[in-house]
Amino acid sequence: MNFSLEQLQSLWNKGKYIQVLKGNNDLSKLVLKTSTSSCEIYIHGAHITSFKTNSIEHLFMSEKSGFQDMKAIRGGVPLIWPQFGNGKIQTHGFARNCDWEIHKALVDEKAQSVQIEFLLRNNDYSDKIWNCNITSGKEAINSFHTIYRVTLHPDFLDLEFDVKNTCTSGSSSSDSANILEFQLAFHTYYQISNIENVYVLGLEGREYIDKMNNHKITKELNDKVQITNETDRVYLNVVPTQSTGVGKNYQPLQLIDNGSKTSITLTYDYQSMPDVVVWNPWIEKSKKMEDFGDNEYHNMICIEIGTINTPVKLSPNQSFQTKHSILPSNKSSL
Ligand code: TA6
Repeated sequence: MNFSLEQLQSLWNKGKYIQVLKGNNDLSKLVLKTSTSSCEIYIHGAHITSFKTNSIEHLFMSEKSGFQDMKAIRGGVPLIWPQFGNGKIQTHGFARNCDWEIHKALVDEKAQSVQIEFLLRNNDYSDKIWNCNITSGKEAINSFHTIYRVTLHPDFLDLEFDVKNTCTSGSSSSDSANILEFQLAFHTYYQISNIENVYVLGLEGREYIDKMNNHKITKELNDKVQITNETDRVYLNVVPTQSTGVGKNYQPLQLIDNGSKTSITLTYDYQSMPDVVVWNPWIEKSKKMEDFGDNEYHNMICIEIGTINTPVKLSPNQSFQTKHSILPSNKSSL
């Protein structure tokens, strides 16, 4: 049974499933709750800053994170869109720096799930920084309608991302001119007991771009990927294939923490998001990050699902959908 936004107002007031609170620096945040899980999401960047099951926090948040306009929150799940890394616009794009609108809220009491849809449309801020050069060479505005749907379940979290190129083909002589081109990544910071206690499964045999070795394409020879220095890798095409054992032998992407005796399984639509980033800043980079504690690298690892190596290209009125789920401990649907 779904509640409408109006009906939710009463539930919101009672705070039974959804609360709207003032968070850090007085920024608005939503708190979603089920009987055994909770999730906190700032309107700023539609940024998830907490995901708990059975009161265990699965996401890392830097104690030095800022909560200012036009600056990304450090930790949780930063939304990297429409650009990953450096490029034509600011590093990692603008989605994590903008306030998003609340588009819809639904509670399914039977399934015990709480869902919030956030909306980002092109706006003055994005129009200033993200134009497209159509074939005639004139600058046009990339117009888009992006929905970010967060669904909290009692023991896992679903993240869905839909993008529509809302450019009307009338604004150019040919549709091919107004292509909406973007990269996307869920830049998730996982809370861990200690970096020496963890490893990542599911990457063996994959090729990765090693950003710590001149972007050299390298093959992953380890079944367990451990972090022993600054690590910044984009694993390419991490999809089930014959060589990785499709079916019963397939090793899903998992973060194993032998310190806390927990594991997290990451599932995702690998046709639309085939790339996986593994990042830890280690000692020197941590010292250079003003919104990150010098020793916080011990307690976090980023495993980021996205479409990075091959940007998505949408023609006018074309849409893109994808989904990524975070399943703590034994809740793996694979
Ligand atoms: O995803 C890894 C990465 O691209 C690293 O190179 C590092 O820059 C990290 O993202 C954090 O980027 P940020 O802009 O959030 O400081």
